[in-house]
Amino acid sequence: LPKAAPGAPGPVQQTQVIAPLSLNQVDNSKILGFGADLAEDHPGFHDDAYKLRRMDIARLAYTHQIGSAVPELVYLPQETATWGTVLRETSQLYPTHACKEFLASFPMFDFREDSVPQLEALSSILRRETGWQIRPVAGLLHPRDFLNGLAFNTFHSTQYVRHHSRPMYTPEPDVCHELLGHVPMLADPKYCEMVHNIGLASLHANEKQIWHLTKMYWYTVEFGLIREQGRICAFGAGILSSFGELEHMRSGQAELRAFDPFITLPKMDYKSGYQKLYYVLDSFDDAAAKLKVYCDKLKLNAI
Ligand code: TIH
Ligand code: FE2
Repeated sequence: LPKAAPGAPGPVQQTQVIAPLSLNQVDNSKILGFGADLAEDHPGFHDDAYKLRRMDIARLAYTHQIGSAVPELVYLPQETATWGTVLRETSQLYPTHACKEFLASFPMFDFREDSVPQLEALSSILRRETGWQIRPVAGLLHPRDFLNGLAFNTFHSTQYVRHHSRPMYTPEPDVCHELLGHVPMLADPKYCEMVHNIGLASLHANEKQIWHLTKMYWYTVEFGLIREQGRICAFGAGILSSFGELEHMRSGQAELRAFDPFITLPKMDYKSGYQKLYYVLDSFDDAAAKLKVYCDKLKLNAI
């Protein structure tokens, strides 16, 4: 074999990313962490009936076909009671702790303590308001697939209910988190634009870029705060769905920093309870514009 000339370009290091062309090419079956198997520190670890129920509900997501209605799930009385507790307690804090976009959309969904809403009914409201839709998923989805879904205006949502022993906080997504935290925000067009930008950037992103986008998503969509007339309000779904975290974010115990997509974001922490650091936006307009600059650079592979 002839020797390569010194300084000649070596083999291309980066494996080619094949972007999905439609939602059909976004896999909803790669489930990470808790969803696959409950860890020992999960509140449902010692509850076999809970684990079996979770497996039953997971099957609905695995067998769902895109384009058909999300299958209806008849919730058990204990699950409905847990949902009722989360709704009652979070609702008391929303008027003072949630951002104005959330407060404007929330009444649209008519949430009631005595019944867990069905994903399909909420998806229809979102389709009408912003063109977004909900696709069922069995647990915490692989980050690339999850972010790719956002590019197709699709939000992957779990359907099971958190363990009844800890309604105020759960370490993983559950239906209370999706419906109270994400769904009302996805009825706001400006917010959707910001989230869509993250999704579009993920389509061609390499592994390193996917991790940065995942952290960006985490510190905005999941745990973001927004400034409103001198006070900070929650728009992050992880805060809005946890009455413990709603109180925590205003307690002065956590650090607050201004959000900028170009900064190095700290590692995400799933394991140690409430966040110790939150990022604050000035407005969704401003954040969508900043994200667009970032994502355009990423598409040109300049980051
Ligand atoms: N901690 C949130 C809750 O209790 O509702 C759920 C999660 C948000 C983000 C990751 S897990
Ligand atoms: Fe979430």
